[in-house]
Amino acid sequence: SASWGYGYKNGPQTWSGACQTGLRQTPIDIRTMDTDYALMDRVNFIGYDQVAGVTVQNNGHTVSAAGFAEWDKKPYISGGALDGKYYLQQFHLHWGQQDHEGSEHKIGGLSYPAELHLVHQKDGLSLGEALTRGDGLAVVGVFLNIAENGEPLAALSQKLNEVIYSGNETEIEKIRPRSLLPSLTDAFYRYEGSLTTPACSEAVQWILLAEPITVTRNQLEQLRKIRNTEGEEHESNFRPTLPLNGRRIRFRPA
Ligand code: BO1
Ligand code: ZN
Repeated sequence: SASWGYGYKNGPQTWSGACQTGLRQTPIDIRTMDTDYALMDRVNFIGYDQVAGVTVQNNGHTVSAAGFAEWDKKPYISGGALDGKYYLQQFHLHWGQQDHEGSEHKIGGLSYPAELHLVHQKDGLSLGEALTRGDGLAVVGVFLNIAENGEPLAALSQKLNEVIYSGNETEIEKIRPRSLLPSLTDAFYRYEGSLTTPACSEAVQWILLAEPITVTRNQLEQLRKIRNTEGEEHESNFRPTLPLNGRRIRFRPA
């Protein structure tokens, strides 16, 4: 197929390389029997209370917001059993066509309607270097639940109508990364995985927050209007879950 996507002809079953052969692929279903309680330090979200601008882009696969590397104080995470600092590069979303699907990870076999990914790159590495080591990236995953409170995605959703088509770009003048996080970030799952899109590089330390944030039904319906590379509406852009292959998931309770 010309370019990868989520359809029958170019979807996850056709993605090549590590996407097919890798043994530490993402996403996964988080099951109790595969999970160990672990003594891990909290994740520190440093510089997440700043307010500044980002560029929002429809890249044909998702809507992503980038530009944090140009901020006065670059937002980063540390702790959470990570080695060193990981700088925020971008965030993006995965969603589905129906409420019972859309998240990439599942918890006990159950999906959320959407999932937010905050992508961080290890201090001192180029992107190329980061993608070729097992701990080059740290992605914080946050589940989205439908509710009345639209604050977490408010800044982004006000711009979604400007990036309906693949290739569209716009600016968010003011966004506070902290607003994308739940009030409680103490409880999380932690495991070693991959990018969820081609080339599915096995370079990601995953941190999956246990507490979801909220999205209104209107905001979710806006997301569902985002068009993909093929110009199709109502795209789903979540990858199905993959086998653990012996991996264990660490859980830090609040
Ligand atoms: S995800 O969080 O596993 N869904 C994911 C998937 C793909 C990327 C990041 C996260 N891609 C890479 C791009 C790079 C970019 C980097 C960091 O993200 O290939 O071009 O610089 O933003
Ligand atoms: Zn993602």
